[in-house]
Amino acid sequence: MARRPPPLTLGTAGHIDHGKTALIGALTGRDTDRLPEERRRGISIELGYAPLELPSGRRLSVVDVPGHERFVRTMVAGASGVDLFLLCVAADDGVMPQTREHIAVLRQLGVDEGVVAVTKSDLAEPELAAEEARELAPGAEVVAVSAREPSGLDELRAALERVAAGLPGRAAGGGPARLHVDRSFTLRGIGTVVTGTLWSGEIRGGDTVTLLPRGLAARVRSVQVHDEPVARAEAGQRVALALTGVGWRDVARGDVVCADAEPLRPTYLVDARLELEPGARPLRRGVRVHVHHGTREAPARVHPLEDEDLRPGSPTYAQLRLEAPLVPAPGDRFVLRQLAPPDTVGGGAVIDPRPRKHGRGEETVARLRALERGEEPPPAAGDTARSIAVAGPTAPALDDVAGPTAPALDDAALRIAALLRSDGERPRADADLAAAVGLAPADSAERLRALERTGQAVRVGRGLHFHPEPLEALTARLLAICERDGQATIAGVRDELGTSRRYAQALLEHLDAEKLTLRRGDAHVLRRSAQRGR
Ligand SMILES: Nc1nc2c(ncn2[C@@H]2O[C@H](COP(=O)(O)OP(=O)(O)OP(=O)(O)O)[C@@H](O)[C@H]2O)c(=O)[nH]1
Ligand SMILES: [Mg+2]
Repeated sequence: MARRPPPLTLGTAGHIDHGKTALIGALTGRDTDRLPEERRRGISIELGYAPLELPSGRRLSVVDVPGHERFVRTMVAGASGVDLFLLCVAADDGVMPQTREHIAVLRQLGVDEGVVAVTKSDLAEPELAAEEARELAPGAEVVAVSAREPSGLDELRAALERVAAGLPGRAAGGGPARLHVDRSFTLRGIGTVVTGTLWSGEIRGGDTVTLLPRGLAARVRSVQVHDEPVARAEAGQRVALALTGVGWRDVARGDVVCADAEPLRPTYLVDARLELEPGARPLRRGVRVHVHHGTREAPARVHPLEDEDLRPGSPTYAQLRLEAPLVPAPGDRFVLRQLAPPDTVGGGAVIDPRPRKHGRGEETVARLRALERGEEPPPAAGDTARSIAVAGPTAPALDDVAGPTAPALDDAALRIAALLRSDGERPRADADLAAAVGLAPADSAERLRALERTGQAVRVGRGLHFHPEPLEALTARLLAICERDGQATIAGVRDELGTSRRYAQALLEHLDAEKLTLRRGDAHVLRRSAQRGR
């Protein structure tokens, strides 16, 4: 009997408006732009999902990512866990900034295989764009398509089938179950549902799992793959889990569902091999960056272990000192983005997810080299003092971790961040946050300030904070309203977003403060500098 091919997830990539969503629609029959705002504006804001059937009958899971420059972090979350890419380059536009940035993200995540679709080839000759794409993704097959006509779709399916046939998939890797959550919501009659790509292992109904970094316990009530119930989900599949024992607001994008007996732990320190993208500016010791791992991100300081700084073209070992926990395993890939401007500058692979805090030294480098080769490393000096941060019943070991300038976040802060994230576009007031986590207002305010410094909360007016992700999406929607109508008013925004006057006012004032809009009487109008790139 022929062996069933391993499950694979395909991720789209490419500049805004280059026809990713239209192409996935033409291939699968599904419109992955579900939000009303996405449909109205004709751009993707959130990740979209669809199953794609190939000529052999094999099914791939598709993650459709947004191309907008403001949503690269969403793209990175979508791209992590992907096995092959479908890079879309529009025939009439060619390679553009996010074409390059998405390819850099994929390269850093180790997603080297895929197909290039030259889209909209009904509008322009595809040759020039194809030529540019070949330089960017050498080795990938290039297929000219049009979602409008449609044309080239069979050739594209065949090319994807060829790439898929050569990939081993994640199921071969074994290991305990690990799922990086990209969505959490509640369904009537079912309760809390989380979705994500299963990176390793398998999950069955009835399993008990731990949600990291907070260490919450839950039980898997049922498992679905592509909207169909299954007894067991395996690595490489996109999975939806119905969970009991946790509310949907307790879980959010960035959390990790792990098998109960799982040795994974949240950590504030990672020893890694880093590599900068060609053309990136060198990173000085101690510089702050954003580390994107799985669907999670954390600010960190980079401490190169071999040289004073990190330069393109010379990969080096480094210690990442994180300001919020990540949940990595050895060998995991991650992406580094600069804080401002928020560009993708490099990435790397985790070598030791739980090192002690250390500086440079030949001994350290020898140890990492051995670990990377899979050899037993020589014991590190002072190894008894490994600073391991554990969430859950035990408080994180926060001393000696991130240094005085980089506040490590305690469990209360993480709970606040999770609440903000799950509250989404209508976060509860600061006072209610304090009450929800059982802290005095002053203590809660201190946690909020730490979250602001680590990029996990944004103050949007008196007594109100947002998680940056929903805030980014809201900002894009508000700017679109300003663009369409020439201005936005509190009442208009309240009605259009279906929100309250208080949120509408806070958001508009935030746009003014961010220098994206200007107040003119009751109206807020776009500043000229914000009109670029929508
Ligand atoms: N003529 C023509 N237009 C197309 C084709 N594919 C997409 N479009 C149009 O191009 C616009 C953008 O298409 P989308 O599929 O939303 O682009 P996208 O890459 O998903 O955009 P983002 O997700 O926002 O990055 C829409 O107006 C589509 O109708 C095509 O093959 N031919
Ligand atoms: Mg799209």
